[in-house]
Amino acid sequence: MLEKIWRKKPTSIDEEPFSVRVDKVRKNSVPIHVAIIMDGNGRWAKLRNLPRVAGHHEGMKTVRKVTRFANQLGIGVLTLYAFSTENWKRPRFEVDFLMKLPGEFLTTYLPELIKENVRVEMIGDFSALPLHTRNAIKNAMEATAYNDGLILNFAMNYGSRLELVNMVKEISELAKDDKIDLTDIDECLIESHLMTSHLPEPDLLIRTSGEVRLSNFMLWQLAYSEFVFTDVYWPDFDEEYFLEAIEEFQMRSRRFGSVTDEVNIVRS
Ligand code: V0D
Repeated sequence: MLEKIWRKKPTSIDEEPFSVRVDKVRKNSVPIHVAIIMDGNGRWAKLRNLPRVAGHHEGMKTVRKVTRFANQLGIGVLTLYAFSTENWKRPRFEVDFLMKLPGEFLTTYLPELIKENVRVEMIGDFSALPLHTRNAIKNAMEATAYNDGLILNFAMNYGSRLELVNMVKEISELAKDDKIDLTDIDECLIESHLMTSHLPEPDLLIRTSGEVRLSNFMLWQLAYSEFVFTDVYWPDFDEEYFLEAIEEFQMRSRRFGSVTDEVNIVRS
């Protein structure tokens, strides 16, 4: 079932204030792992007659907001789809611009991330990134390696099919060398050869800007996740929309957890 957040609920005098909603959400079961497809930066810019890259740049502010808020809510892992294996097909100057964003983001926000006990991690093919991008990320990963708060996991040059292809190659190699038996191949072994082997599966996937597809993102890992789609462009996404998505998640998992109606169909 795909439910969408269409727009901000109209504010009315009887709507609960943001802080009360945050308290309630924190008391319920907060998702451990939230994954986000940060879409709509280009369209946000176009709407304002700005170049696409202005939208990408603005999107960094949302990354900062959402990271701080996820940390406050007690979320364990926030995975952000920052650059896909398909994104190399974009115009050269746009790719070059994007590759400068991790460095700029970290120059601005790394001190804050360290202070707030956030741990920076990455999934994806690191080796194909420009050296300056790799260095910026590597530095942040090392500087936050002992933090045990939120894991801020960037999917960079990540593609799920490539991840699955590599998993098959690694397992085949083990079988060929008689290190494993075919009967040893199970879900657990497969998971241990994915880039997310050290992480729990996402409980919640959010995609912004109205597109309703996965775009080669965590195909295996999202098998049981709740999906929330919103029409809001990533630069306009904020704490309130994030809270709305989590409220939706909590509503669904409560429904799913209770032994009533559709779950408990009486058979004759
Ligand atoms: C552009 C919206 C932060 C999505 C957000 C190269 C598209 C802003 C990072 C980042 C991007 C990555 C790794 C890291 C620290 C920060 C980032 C890219 C794009 C892809 F360690 N924002 N951001 N990386 N955008």
